[in-house]
Amino acid sequence: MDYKFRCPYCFGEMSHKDVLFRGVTTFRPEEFDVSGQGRMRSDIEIIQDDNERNRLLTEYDRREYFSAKRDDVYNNWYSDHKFGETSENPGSDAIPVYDRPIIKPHDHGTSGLIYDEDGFAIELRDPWDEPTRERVCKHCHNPLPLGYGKYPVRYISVIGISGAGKTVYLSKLIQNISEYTAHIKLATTPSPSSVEFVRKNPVKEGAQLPIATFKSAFEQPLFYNIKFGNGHNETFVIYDIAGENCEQRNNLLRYGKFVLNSNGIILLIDPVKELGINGGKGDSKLDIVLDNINDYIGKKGLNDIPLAVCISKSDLMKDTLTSECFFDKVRTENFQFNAKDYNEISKELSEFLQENALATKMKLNLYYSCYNFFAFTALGCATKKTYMCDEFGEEYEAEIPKNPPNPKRIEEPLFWLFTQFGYVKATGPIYTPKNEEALTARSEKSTEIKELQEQLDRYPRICIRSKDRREREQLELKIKKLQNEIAKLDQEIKRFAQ
Ligand SMILES: Nc1nc2c(ncn2[C@@H]2O[C@H](COP(=O)(O)OP(=O)(O)OP(=O)(O)O)[C@@H](O)[C@H]2O)c(=O)[nH]1
Ligand SMILES: [Mg+2]
Ligand SMILES: [Zn+2]
Repeated sequence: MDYKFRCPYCFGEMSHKDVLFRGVTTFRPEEFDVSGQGRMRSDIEIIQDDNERNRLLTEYDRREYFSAKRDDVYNNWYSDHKFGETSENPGSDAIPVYDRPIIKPHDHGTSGLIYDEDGFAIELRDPWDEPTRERVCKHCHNPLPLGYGKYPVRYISVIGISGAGKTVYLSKLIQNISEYTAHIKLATTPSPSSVEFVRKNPVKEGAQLPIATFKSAFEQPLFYNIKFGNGHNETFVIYDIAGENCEQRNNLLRYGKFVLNSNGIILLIDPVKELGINGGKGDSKLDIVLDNINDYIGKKGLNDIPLAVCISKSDLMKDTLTSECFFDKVRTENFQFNAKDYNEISKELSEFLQENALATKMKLNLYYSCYNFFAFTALGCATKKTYMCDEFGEEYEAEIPKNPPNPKRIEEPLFWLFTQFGYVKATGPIYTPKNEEALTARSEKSTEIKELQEQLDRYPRICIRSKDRREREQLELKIKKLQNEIAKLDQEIKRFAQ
């Protein structure tokens, strides 16, 4: 079987047989001379004995090929996209993982591809029989996590202005993802790079909260695998896109392709900075982000990527939000998405945003065919400023959670996306702001039809005067047009009701 997939970094296409590998065995220049004398190539070239010279030169070239060095393809991918230096974890060895030799099958003495029991290429052996399973993309040489490409892949982008809470949210979500998805009967395994993300961005009592994601840096994608009850698997890729890159058009040109290729978008809204809660000023950055994305996607008509619009830091909105559901844990029912609890939330948020962020709501409606509202807190507790010491003993100010974090409803947007992907059933129809509008439009059109019908009834069934006939025909046409529009709205209502 041929497995075909796209790279989660450059989106280049490839077959599992095209991947390259990071070699395990590496040589330093002084080891290139297999005789152990540390000679340079030019010294070996003058050896008289043909056999001896050729043997040493062949081995010299092979060892040089297997030496650690800066990989241009890999580093250029970061610099060409102005992502700065790589953000990949260099690993604990003296040689950073990305400087290890890039090797391919049947080249300089390597083995052929080695496959798993399903015929998926997983391994290569170097000439010294050392196995490597560290695959890289053939286009950009970025790492492909174990098993990536074997199962269908879905991409999710988490976006929002700087400080909206994306990194804190993702750290908490990934840390507990297996527990969350168990409630909808899905088994989830985060990849080592996701575990590394949580380690790098800890969210716990007394530990400094993540600092702003460096604006021009590219955060490594987060991966996890989902196993369904019927044995089917899927791979998820999540991108944490720094706030600055959503606010500035030029930056979005670099990050837009991650959004464009996404199967779902999670948009975070800061209630203080963007909605003016707790004396915050409320600004229009969110509208800028929405406009930029829409311009970038440049699609006429609605964008149909499911979009979860989430108010983060809901702990700061305890006095504003009235439904008790907001501060309860998500309760699933028979492993299904709890539509009853959720609809209460969605309706209240829809009304809240109607009053407090009308422009944003209008934009969402104008640009997106499938969106819904959420509110969560990743911390569930207050934070405080404190002084900490760095490795050189210097004091610096840091922000830490006051109590052990107690996240609320952070899994709900993901569960909703899962309902959109058809992974999970809902306990009933899910309320959506789109439905609300379609329903209003439908009732307006029905009233209009009634009025037109009344006018129509005033005409005799067979009109003798040609003027009457014409007017009658026009009324009939108008009614037909409205009926067609209602049929379309009904389809929409049905679609959004899921
Ligand atoms: N009260 C409260 N504060 C939060 C919560 N989540 C994040 N914060 C605060 O918001 C700050 C910024 O959060 P980050 O996750 O770093 O924000 P970001 O969206 O990743 O920002 P950039 O990396 O700059 O794009 C944190 O340092 C916390 O002080 C929450 O659930 N409740
Ligand atoms: Mg961040
Ligand atoms: Zn690639």
